Amino acid sequence: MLSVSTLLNLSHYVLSSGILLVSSISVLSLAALYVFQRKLVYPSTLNNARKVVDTPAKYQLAYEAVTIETDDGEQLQAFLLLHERKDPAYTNKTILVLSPNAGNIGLFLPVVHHIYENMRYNVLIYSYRGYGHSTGTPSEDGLKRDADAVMRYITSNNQLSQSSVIPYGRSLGGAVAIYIAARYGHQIAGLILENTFLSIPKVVPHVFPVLSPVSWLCTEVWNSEEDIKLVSPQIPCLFLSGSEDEIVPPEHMKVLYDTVSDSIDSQRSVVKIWREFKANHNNTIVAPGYWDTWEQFAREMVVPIGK
Ligand SMILES: *[C@@H]1O[C@H](CO)[C@@H](O)[C@H](O)[C@H]1NC(C)=O
Ligand SMILES: CC(=O)N[C@H]1CO[C@H](CO)[C@@H](O)[C@@H]1O
Repeated sequence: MLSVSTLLNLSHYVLSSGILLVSSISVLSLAALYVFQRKLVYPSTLNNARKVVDTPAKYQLAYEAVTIETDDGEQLQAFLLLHERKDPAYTNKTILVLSPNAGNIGLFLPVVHHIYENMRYNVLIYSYRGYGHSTGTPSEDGLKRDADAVMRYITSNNQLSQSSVIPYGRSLGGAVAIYIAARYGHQIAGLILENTFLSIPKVVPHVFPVLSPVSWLCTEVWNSEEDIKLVSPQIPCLFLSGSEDEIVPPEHMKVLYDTVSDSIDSQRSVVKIWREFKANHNNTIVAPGYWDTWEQFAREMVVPIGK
């Protein structure tokens, strides 16, 4: 998947420029860091990502362009890809794709194509506020309101609300996925996490060692370490970890995995699953076996609701 590596190169570029930026900022002033941290955590404007957003049409996919309104008036750009319910091969499952912090949803479409076309799942993907063509500016509080609005949208959509919804989040998207799983457990049927972190303050010392003493200055926290405890044991969870992740220490994933309750279902034991790949933060998604593992989980471990 060539386009996936383009996407990965982008996130690498973003992180390296972040490191340079921070080294210069730290000698200047902490106040600047305080102000700039949102730009570092949510680099949504780099590489023209606010202007040009590819649509699924580029990949010959039929889709619906949806605008989801948040309770504070932001308009979120989303793409909805549904399969025909009467199709005998209909899976009755929907993947809710939660993007990482760099780029925009257009860059994730090769993955959407794979999930929708090859695996036959419905897909809902949206831009966080301040990303792509969504209005607003990103913040933790804002992205959580966005997630609330998206879950309301799913409830209001006849086909989506009757399907088994599986949030799938990479990196920052993993934090959003955990937020959703913790609060909307009754609306989801599985959870897929990749290279996500315990919290932003706990990643800072690793990515920017020079800033360790001031990581308490982070206003963007994303406390997944606490939120993961609220995830219902009924929800099967898949943890996809790059053992050579240079951004988020793989121990973060391990602690999340150890903390989440073991899922038990009345018919069979649907456990949390750990899979490790010899890969780094940005190329885990193209590691050998990644998509086989992913698909097997979605197919076999996520029990369709009502069945
Ligand atoms: C999908 O699952 C829901 C809940 O179990 C069920 O009500 C609905 O009929 C299913 N739809 C199809 C097309 O299988
Ligand atoms: C740090 C690192 O390994 N970055 C890699 C991210 O992925 C791209 C494409 O696979 C590589 O070119 C980078 O080296």
